[in-house]
Amino acid sequence: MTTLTAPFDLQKVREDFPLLTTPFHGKPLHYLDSAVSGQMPKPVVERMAHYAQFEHTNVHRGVSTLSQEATDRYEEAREKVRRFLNAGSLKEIIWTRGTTESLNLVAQAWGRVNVLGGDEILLSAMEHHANIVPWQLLAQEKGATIKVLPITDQGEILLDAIEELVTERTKVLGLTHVSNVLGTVNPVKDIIARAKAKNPNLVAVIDGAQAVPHLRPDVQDLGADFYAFSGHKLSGPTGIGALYGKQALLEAMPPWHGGGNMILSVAWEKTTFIGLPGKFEAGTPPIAAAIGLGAALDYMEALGWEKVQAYEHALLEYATERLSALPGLRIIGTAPGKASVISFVLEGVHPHDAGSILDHEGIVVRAGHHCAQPLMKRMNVPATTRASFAYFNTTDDVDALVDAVKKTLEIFHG
Ligand code: 7TS
Repeated sequence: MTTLTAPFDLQKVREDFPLLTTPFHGKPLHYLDSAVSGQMPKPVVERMAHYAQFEHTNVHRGVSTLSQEATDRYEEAREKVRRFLNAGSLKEIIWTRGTTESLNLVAQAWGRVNVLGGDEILLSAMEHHANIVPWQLLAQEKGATIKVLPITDQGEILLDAIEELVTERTKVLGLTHVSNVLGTVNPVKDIIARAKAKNPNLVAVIDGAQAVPHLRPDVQDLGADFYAFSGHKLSGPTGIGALYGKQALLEAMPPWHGGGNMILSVAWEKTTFIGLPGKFEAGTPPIAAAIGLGAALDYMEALGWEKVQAYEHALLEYATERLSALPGLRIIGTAPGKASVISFVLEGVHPHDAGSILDHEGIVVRAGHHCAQPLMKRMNVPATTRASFAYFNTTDDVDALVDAVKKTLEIFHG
């Protein structure tokens, strides 16, 4: 049994997550499912509760002091997102319900105007359905074609295929920053640069859902045109996320949802819209959730992104070493420099059965296709069992996972 020393006060961090010391099926709980949804630390929950009890009203409405203060808190959270992504302007940060909504916004508001019949949309073979289906809907409507950027058996994008697949008809490059199944951290900056060298007019739409729990994306350095993420993957609440978009692109896009809050004036003859970012934010937003996401960013910043990354990397290495030593276990996704996600298959055991046995042992993992069915097909597996590690996990969690996997193999193979 090994213990790793975290570069922060791990015990204190764990106290922020009461779930981690709550028995589950009568056993200690091991939460290894942060790729599904991160747990929220107490300061995030408390910040939202404080808002709900003492600060709540609607935002961007009227002159009441309470409303102005709620608006200030809500807009401060937007500024925290801007800083996190290193966007150049607050106008470039649109609140959404999450990654899925952000990507649909781009496909609909940008895509419907800019993608025409015969155009091409290039997506990597490791995309989540959230960065596939919105493009398929658009392609069907417009008569555009989807092309697929291939990956190796280890789970890395075949960079040499970029020049071959990008043509003068390519309008969109859709790419996940980190794969939710393989853990691969894609060289997004390089890929965008290579794709744009071939066709400078394409837009790069980056799915950051699985990157934001582990690293701080710099949208300007990456050269992303759009960058989408969800609050709940990075220790924030569900129901909130953001879309970064380059200002010039967002300015040129028509609104997507219509309603209150996004208009300058409404008449039967003609309606005019406010500028960015409000143009894309119709209706009452999830105010408490936005403030909670801001608190989550504060929490991560206080821990230190580099420290989080270093500790998660050490946990990943330890888990990879221990799991790889088990006969009958095969890891799916072995790219160097992975994020702390391990998908695996067990010989002769369906991942759903493995997931159920692990669940009874108090190990929370996800088993299934992880909303990446084309990737499952590419890797030649029906599904995988996936363990994902966060900064609050310990080697004890890894050891418990390994013991439970051993038990599963024994049940099936004696
Ligand atoms: N993109 C990636 C890469 C994801 O992993 C997910 C969620 C999404 C998009 C969608 O995010 P949402 O917040 O809009 O739902 N992924 C997972 C997962 O891997 N297991 O559960 C949800």
